[in-house]
Amino acid sequence: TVAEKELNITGMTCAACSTRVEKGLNRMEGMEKANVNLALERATVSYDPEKLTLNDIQDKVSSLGYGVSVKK
Ligand code: 9UX
Repeated sequence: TVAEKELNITGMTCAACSTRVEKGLNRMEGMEKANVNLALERATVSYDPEKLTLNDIQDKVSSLGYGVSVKK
């Protein structure tokens, strides 16, 4: 099974920022695909919920220095 979620990301001010977040997320074990949209300040993630939790994903974004919340 694959879970799909949208996250709000704050603090990205240039294209290198969004690339950094996107690459960081795509390197995670269990991440199927992460796309980050700089202009929308949003990430779309598809991942295996048996390998990765939403909390893990948010911690990753935080560790890269950006703000993150789950889009309601
Ligand atoms: Mo350039 Mo984005 O330093 O932080 S990567 S603004």
